[in-house]
Amino acid sequence: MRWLVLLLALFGNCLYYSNGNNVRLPFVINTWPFKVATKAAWEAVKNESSSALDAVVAGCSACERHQCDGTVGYGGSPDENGETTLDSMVMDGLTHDVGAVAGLRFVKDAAAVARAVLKYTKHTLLAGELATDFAVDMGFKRTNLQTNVSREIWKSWRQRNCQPNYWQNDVSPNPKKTCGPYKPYRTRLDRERYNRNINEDNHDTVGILVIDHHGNMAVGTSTNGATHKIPGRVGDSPIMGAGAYVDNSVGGAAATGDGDVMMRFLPSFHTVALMEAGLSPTQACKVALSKITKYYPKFSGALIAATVSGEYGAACHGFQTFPYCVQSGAAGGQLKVFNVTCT
Ligand code: SD4
Repeated sequence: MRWLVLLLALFGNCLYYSNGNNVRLPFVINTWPFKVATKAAWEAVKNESSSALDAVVAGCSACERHQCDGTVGYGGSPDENGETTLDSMVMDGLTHDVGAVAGLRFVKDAAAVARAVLKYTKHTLLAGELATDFAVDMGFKRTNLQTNVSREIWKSWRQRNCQPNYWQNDVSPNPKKTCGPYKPYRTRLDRERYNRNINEDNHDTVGILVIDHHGNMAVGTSTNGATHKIPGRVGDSPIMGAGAYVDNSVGGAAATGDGDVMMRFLPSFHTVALMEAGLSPTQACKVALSKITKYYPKFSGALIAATVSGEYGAACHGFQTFPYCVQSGAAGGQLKVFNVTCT
C-alpha cells in the first residue's frame, strides 16, 4: 500500500496531464512563426483552471496587440478606403459553441469580441458596423484602427494606380490600370481565379488550436484579412469549417492563405472529417488541400491540424515553406517552430 501511495505521488502528475495516449498536456499549435501567440496561449492553458477556449482567446489577442507581422490586429491590410477591418472566430470543442465577428470596424480586440458573441448571445456570427455596436455595448473601446504604417501602405497603393487589386476584368474603368470606382462592364478577358497578392510575404491570420489539461479542445483565428481588399470583403477566418474547426472527440484544424478560394471548400472541417476517417493530421491536411488545388492549382494556403491525443501536422500549397509553432507538455513545455515544404 505504501508503495502504491509513493508511486501515485511520483507519477500522479504525469497521469493527470496525460489524456490517455501518453501525450502530456496541455498542447498548443498555431500558424506561422507567431511565437507571441503560442506563448500567450501556453501561459493561459498552463493554469489548470483555464480552459482551452481561454487559451485560444489569449493567443489570438496577443497577436492582435502585437500586430503579428502587421497582418493580425489593427493597423494592417488596409482596404481600398485605407481602413483596417478584422475577422475572428473562436470555437469551443467541449460544447461546439462558436462566436465570430466579420468585417469588425473600429475595435481592436476581435478575438475577445468573438468570444463575447459566443458567451453573451445565441448567435454565431456578427458582422460590420453593427458588430462594432455590439462590441461597444459589451464594453470594448471604439477606436481608429488606422496607423501611420497602414496609411503609408494605402497611399503608396493609390500612387501605383491601385495595383494590385481584387477586381475581375469585367468592370470599367480597367482595374488593371486605374483606380475605381468601378462599374460592371463585360469584356472577353480571362478571369483570374486566385488571389495573386496573397503570398508568404503578405500572410495573415493566426489560427490556434489548444488542448487543455482536461483533454478539451478549442480553436480560433484572427486576421485583418487581405491587403487592398474591396471594402466589405470577409475572408475564411470567421467562417466555421473554413478558417477553423474542432470536434472534441476527433481533433481540430485551422487554415491560412487565400481565404476567398479556401472558404469554398471548408478545408478545416474537411481536415477534421478526414482525421475522423483515420488519416493522420498531415495526411488529412494534404488531402484537404488537394481538393482545392484540383480547381485552383495556383492558390496559396496552408492548414495545421491536431488530434485530440496531441498528434499534429501541417501541409501547404503555393508558398515555398510554411512555418508553424507547437508548445506542449510532451516536449516539456518547449516552444518549437516547424517548417513544412509546400507543394
Ligand atoms: C483571409 N485567410 O482573410 C486570410 C488571410 C490569410 O495568409 O491567412 N493569408 O483570406
